[in-house]
Amino acid sequence: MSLEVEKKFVFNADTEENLRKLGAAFLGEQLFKDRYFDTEDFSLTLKDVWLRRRGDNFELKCPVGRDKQNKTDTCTRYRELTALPLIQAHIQQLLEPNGIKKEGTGHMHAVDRTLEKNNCGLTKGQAEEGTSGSWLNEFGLVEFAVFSTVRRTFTLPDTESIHIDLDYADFGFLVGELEVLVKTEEQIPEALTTIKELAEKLGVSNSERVPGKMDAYLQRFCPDHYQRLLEAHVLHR
Ligand code: V4E
Repeated sequence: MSLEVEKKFVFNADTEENLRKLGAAFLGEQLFKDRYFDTEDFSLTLKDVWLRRRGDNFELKCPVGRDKQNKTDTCTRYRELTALPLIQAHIQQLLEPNGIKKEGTGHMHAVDRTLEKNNCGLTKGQAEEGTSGSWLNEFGLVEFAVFSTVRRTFTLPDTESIHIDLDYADFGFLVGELEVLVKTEEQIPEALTTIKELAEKLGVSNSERVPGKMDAYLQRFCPDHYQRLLEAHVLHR
């Protein structure tokens, strides 16, 4: 499990050249497809919890407490779960905190069944194509977004924990990310300082709130969902 501290930024045709001038090394390019899931009434995303399948792997991003006093802070921090049994247990807790399932869903035993399947030889922590649909159905989870991204990743000398990603999403949206991974909440302030210094070096505004791919996707394709998340202060204009 890792904590992800991240700042998004707008990039342009000069950004790669500026990165090279700073001595950044190009680590490579990836193409991935993300599918996001939630209940029909947005039970996860209204809690700022994001379940996605990237390739064959499920990932759950959950918010980590932030300093509510600091209104100028534009960095996000999320805890990322990648082991499927942990993801399912967490979702079960969020969707039925008292162990009472909602009418019309059969997800009380979804976690137990996946644990059983893992014991019967499936790759632990990951779902296979044929089995993932069933646990999603049992939790009442449906796909609400799908898009592909080409990501070009850079790093700076002596800063292995920092990644700079330039993302090109297939619905015509570009966004950059400065990302630092840490292991404990105590390391977050240092990560924020690292990001602030790097943003300054790159000439990226640290005070501007830049929408991510999901903000842009929902705004364009799912306006009702987007509106609910604005009203719940999960997303911001
Ligand atoms: C946390 C979150 C979402 C999940 C996707 O997170 P994000 O980091 O934007 O995606 P991506 O593809 O860069 O993931 P990575 O490869 O780094 O793991 S979708 C919406 N959110 C919430 C959110 C928010 N409240 N504010 C901002 C600026 N971004 C995201």
